[in-house]
Amino acid sequence: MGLSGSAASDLRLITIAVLGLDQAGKTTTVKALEGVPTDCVTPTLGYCLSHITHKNGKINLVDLGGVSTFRDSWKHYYDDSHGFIYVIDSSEMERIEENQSVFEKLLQEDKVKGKPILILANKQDKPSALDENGILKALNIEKLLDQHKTLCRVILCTAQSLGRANKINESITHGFDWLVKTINAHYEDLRRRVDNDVQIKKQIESIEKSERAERVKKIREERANQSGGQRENDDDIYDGTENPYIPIQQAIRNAEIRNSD
Ligand SMILES: Nc1nc2c(ncn2[C@@H]2O[C@H](COP(=O)(O)OP(=O)(O)OP(=O)(O)O)[C@@H](O)[C@H]2O)c(=O)[nH]1
Ligand SMILES: [Mg+2]
Repeated sequence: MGLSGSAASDLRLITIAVLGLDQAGKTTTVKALEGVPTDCVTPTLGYCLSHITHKNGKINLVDLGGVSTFRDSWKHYYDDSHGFIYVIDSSEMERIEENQSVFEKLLQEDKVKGKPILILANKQDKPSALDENGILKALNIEKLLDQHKTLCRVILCTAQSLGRANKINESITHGFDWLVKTINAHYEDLRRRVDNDVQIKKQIESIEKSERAERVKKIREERANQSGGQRENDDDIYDGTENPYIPIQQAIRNAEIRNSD
């Protein structure tokens, strides 16, 4: 039996990745959306997954670390995402150029193009914060959006509750409502894209896993042959996995092995 009307929309699962430079206020925004205190945040190492319920819909929020060394890993989260939140510290003039180039690069990604993006111009409580026009100009947003045909909205906000315990800034709610509504309006297209991209990602991962296993097996066999069949310690075998959070000694050994290839 097919699902129709509200029953179908009740079952919709939406994934939204939260992006932006380090210190922009992504985690603070996610906490505000979760309805938990925003006054105690620490930098995000890697990513952090939250689940919230929004008007009967289930939403996964993927809060990604914004530090430059992790930004190359953002791409692993684009496939699953139906939409994005891009958070900017509107008061930080020295990082506007960096923001512009990161945002431009983001819009050029195939898995991002055409998906709705909510830009949160955060930290409006700071006197030096740019207003909407300032943000549009500084990030060259209109030109980029026109070029990449992306649905986007800029919302000025203050994610930190600043003494009004747990009270979410109304503009964040307003912006988030727009994002979810826009995703829902294009849900079938977005779902097809996400399902297709996730499927391809899984196939690629599975091929890479078999190739890695094959490489490791081959090295083990060669070592066993060289040592006359005696078992050796294989901990140093580099299997090709790009994991930024391995112990430093292991990372050094992996780099040495790669350089000696
Ligand atoms: N004044 C002010 N400070 C804020 C606001 N939102 C966040 N902050 C502060 O900005 C700092 C960084 O906030 P986070 O939410 O950790 O930033 P992030 O984007 O998640 O940073 P990474 O996890 O490092 O990528 C923290 O000290 C927050 O308290 C805001 O609206 N106003
Ligand atoms: Mg964070």
